[in-house]
Amino acid sequence: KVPYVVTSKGYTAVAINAAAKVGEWIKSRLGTVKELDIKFTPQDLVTEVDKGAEQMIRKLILTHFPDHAILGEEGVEPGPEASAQALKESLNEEYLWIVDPLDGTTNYVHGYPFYAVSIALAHKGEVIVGVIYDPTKDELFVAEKGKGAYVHGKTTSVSTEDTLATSLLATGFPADQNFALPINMVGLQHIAPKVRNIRSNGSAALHMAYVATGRISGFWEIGLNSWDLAAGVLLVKESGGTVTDTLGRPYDLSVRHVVASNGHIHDELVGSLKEAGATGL
Ligand code: 2AM
Ligand code: CA
Ligand code: CA
Ligand code: CA
Repeated sequence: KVPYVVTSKGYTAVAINAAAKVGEWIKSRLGTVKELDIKFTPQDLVTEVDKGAEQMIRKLILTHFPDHAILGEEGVEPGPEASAQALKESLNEEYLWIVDPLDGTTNYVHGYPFYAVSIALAHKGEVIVGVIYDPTKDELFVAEKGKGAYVHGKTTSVSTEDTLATSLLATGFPADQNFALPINMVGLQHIAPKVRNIRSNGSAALHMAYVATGRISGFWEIGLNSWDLAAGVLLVKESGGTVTDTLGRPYDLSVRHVVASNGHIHDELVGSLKEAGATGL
């Protein structure tokens, strides 16, 4: 084997290529879904497009980096316990790609144009590359650790609102109706009256990208997984924002209850979730 050195640019190029190619393929299959299955709960959907997209991404990554590990949503048994366990088993990998082949499956199935491919690369547990591609709008969000974040080559930065009262927030309605959804509803009820308004478009990855680009001031959700968040976390951080768990502790790959914001409203948002008893922690 010939030794070679790959810069983070090489990793980023592979992530971009995979996200863009597979994103276009996903878009080309819109409206053709034949196999609609449920996973852990009746609201937790998967299609042949999710599975096909993950296979394509795995192949594209392994062609370039055959000794890297890949943690992909569709390669893991459904449910929060199995997901947490799969992450735990992957965390000692030196290079770990964390892949959500199709974030927003429910939207995709219904033809609601808000879904994305999310690909992150972690080195020793720290995300160093994050790419999110929205095929509907042909928007490619790219972040490299320490080098900033970009959409279509333009530097992204978070918004400037510094109170909840002037903020546009987003949240999600988790598919886990036993645990995550009821907690998020409590948070929603408490926070909605305090903010300018709230959006919920059904893709955690795109909501994170929208925090990074300043289109929304912040985002929170209970019960997510590493593949929903890893790429978006780097995008938000490299755009000047803050990402923590719902108690305000620093993000790591095992965080499932997340708060991402422009930083200015972070303490107020975390404080409101605590006040509401809606942290899930
Ligand atoms: P998905 O489309 O990749 O499954 C919407 O609230 C967000 O929650 C989406 O990012 C969605 O990702 C994710 N999601 C869907 N089902 C979930 C589940 N059972 N547990 C946790 N997150 C889920
Ligand atoms: Ca899913
Ligand atoms: Ca997802
Ligand atoms: Ca998915």
